[in-house]
Amino acid sequence: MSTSRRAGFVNGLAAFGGTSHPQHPLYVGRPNIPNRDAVLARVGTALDNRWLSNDGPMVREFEEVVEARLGVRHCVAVANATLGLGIVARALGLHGEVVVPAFTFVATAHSLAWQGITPVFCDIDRDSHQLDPAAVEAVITERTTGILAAHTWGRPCDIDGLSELAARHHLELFFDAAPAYGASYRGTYLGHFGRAEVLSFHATKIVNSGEGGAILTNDDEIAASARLMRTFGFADTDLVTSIGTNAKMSELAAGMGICSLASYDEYLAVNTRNFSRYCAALADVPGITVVPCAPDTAINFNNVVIEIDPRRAGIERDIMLQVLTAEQILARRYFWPGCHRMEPYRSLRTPADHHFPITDLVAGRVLSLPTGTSIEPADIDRVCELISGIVEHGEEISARVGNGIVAASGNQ
Ligand code: T4K
Repeated sequence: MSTSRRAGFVNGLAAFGGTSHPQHPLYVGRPNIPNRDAVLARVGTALDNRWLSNDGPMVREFEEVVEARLGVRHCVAVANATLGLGIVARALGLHGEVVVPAFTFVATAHSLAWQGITPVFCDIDRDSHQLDPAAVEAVITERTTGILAAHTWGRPCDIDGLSELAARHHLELFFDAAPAYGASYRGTYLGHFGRAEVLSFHATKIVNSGEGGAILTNDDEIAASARLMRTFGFADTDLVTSIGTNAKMSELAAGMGICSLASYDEYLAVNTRNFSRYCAALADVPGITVVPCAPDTAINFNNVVIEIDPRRAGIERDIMLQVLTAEQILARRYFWPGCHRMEPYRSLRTPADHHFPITDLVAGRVLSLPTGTSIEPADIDRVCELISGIVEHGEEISARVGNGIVAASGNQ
């Protein structure tokens, strides 16, 4: 659209008192809802069974579906991915320090700290936004016992590079695969790499069970240990053989998860269509890059992430976010400000700690956009029209907003 056709664009923005609101807010992370009758039938089955938790038949069925779909030997369903990660850390006997990306959802770090393990943050690769093996090597010490890498944005990280590094330093390697159900690396589904990988089935993920997670592993001992730990360490009635917690998935969650898994292909098709539409519509917008899918990988496209180069786009990410939010386009700036700038880690840092310039740069530039089955093609067209218009009028918008909004939204 030409500048002349956009006359009045800035005044029309809700951020400046205009009335261009859509009828409904557009969310990042709106759950995909499977066939309602199927979900209600599953709830009915659980009620009829009078079996609601503790290794019920639907949890086992859920695990079997995941095992069959991904070809992995063991799926241990858990209440959420955060608990799953902590259980794997314990099953591997990790202690001391474990290396994690600074740029990830804070649960990656918390899952370790909750076990008394020190998460040692590490910078990411500039292009992929994934843990950089060279940076990992630089922070390995005699206290390091493992590497917990994340498949950020549901995109496989540098599994080969990290596996080689872990083997060379005799470190355990496992993966936070929270957003990555169905993704694959060089033709193999995630779930087969490292000692274990942990999925999330939270409401915001492509396949959801409301709350839920799963430990995937081809290792019989890790699976057996995880099964014990998720249920207080009970090996049998009245027989506790190890420390444990309560990380059980309920039957109701498993029922929802089974129905969601049955709809995966439909969700993937919608996400793929949405991603392509965003890519096409934003291709010629200066300074806006849609984070792509790397070669040799397949992903579920549940995260549509753009990177905004403020020099080329003429606008800062946080101003873009404020303007979109006013339009009820509720984009999110995951994973601002980086785990190293969140408590308790922020206060624990010393001047001698490493700095994470790439994490800081990327965390200040990325924006997650709405996708999933709640988002229509016309919604994407509207989001992209707005982004394009905001960039076109970047200088004017920035001048009108001033620095106040950016300062108010940061918490470094
Ligand atoms: N590792 C990684 C790399 C992760 O990304 C996550 C979770 C984990 C580990 C831990 O997995 P779990 O332990 O949760 O299984 C959300 C999710 O709560 C979190 O699961 C997810 N990552 C993270 C990236 O996003 P918040 O704090 O941003 O959630 P909230 O409440 O702001 O909701 C996100 C958006 O979803 C909003 O736009 C509203 C929308 N929403 C959310 C829910 C729950 C809905 O529309 N309906 C809903 O029911 O963390």
